[in-house]
Amino acid sequence: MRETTMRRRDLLAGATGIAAAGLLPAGQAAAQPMPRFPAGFVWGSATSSYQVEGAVDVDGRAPSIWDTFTRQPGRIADGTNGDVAVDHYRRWPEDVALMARAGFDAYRFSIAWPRVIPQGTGAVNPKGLDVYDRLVDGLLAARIEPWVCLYHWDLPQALEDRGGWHDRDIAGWFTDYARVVVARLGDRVKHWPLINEPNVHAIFGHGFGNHAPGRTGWASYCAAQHHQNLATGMALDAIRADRQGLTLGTIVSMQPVHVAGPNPTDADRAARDRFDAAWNRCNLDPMVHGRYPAVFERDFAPFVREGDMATIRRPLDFVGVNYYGGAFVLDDPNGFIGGAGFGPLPAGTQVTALGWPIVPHGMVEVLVDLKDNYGAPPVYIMENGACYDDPAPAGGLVADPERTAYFRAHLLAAREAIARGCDLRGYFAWSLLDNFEWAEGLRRRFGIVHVDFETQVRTPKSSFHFLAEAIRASR
Ligand code: GCO
Repeated sequence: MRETTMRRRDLLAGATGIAAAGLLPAGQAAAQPMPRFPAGFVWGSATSSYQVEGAVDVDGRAPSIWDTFTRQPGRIADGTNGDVAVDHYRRWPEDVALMARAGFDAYRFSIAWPRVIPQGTGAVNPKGLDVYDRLVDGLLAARIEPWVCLYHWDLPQALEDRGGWHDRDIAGWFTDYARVVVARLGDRVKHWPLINEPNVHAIFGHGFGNHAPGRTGWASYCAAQHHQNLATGMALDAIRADRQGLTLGTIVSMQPVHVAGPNPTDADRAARDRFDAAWNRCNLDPMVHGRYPAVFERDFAPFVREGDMATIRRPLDFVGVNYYGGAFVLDDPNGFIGGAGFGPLPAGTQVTALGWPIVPHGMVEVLVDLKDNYGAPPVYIMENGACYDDPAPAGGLVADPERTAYFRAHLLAAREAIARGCDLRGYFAWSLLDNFEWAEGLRRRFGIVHVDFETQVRTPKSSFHFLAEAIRASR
């Protein structure tokens, strides 16, 4: 990782901003005005409960799988955890003020299941919902629309102990929990993405094992994937039966998948298709078309019971897409994701500090894919952002020209997707705040607002000011 970072710095020496990131030819960067977006386009920022809240043992919250996982030696790169994170549980009023200052009109956050139903099923802890109740009121008072995600990976540990996402009963457990939250907040919260990135939770948490709960294996991945799909379908029906007028959807991580290198073989092309199916299609194909991708149908079969596919195939009011970059793959029998492994990046491709390739046009590709292959649903980019090793605050500002360039290039891509007929209705930046970046810990920063993890002081970065300006210019 250090090597990647150094190479990147060398490449950038002497240049600044978007031109430095190789996203626009030098000279054009400053001149390129931000485009207007259609009226009503939603501008938001996003966080998730375990990554920002802290306060893991207050007001009746029980442990989640991430509390357990972060305590296992060697799991988190820098040995940190979310015990304190950025103390959003207490400091949310200051954070809402920052959102208002940037001009965001929406905030996507998630609810911690172990606060609301600490044992996962059974007794509800009303105190666990109080903070969200106040946050929702605080947002509305600031004219910021709350978008509430019901599950962003922090499963109650008590449920993991009962089998977690391997037990098909979890579809019912999740539905009961969802109904409790909607009953409390549904009078004020209209937009509900149900589960964040079931694909990533299944791949990393239940297949590859580098995320909580650390389960491994392909069958484990398939089980977790199928039961999240089932939970989504069941909860959609239950919420709709309980309350009219809500906008319900899901969030998938999508990346365009291409064969790496100049001389692809048939095996490489087949590997690309498997990677694409595993990453991009094992949620959307069942939800929209009522079937798993043909290449994996046999792998899912042991978990699919009569009637499941009809339960899963429910109308989605929107699809949320988390977009970071593209995948360039080659055939690799040892590769976890469909027997594909990462190959060389196309010449000239820049990477972020995590080594993730920067592929703005890939955002257009995945949005066109949704238009052409999934019935053109209303779509929101619900996460987009980049990790960089930011300098310390100086004079009340953190300069992050590379992240700013990343945002600019992706907003231009979003506009292009709209011009190409995609029903893209909003854009949420990841993330409002530096936070706990899962297996990477606190050392990896994605925020548009810098957080000093010792003092909890918040300092807007230049990307925050860029987005504020882009929002103003877009209207
Ligand atoms: C995800 C999660 C976020 C991450 C972000 C950066 O997409 O993995 O939704 O919680 O922090 O994507 O990795």
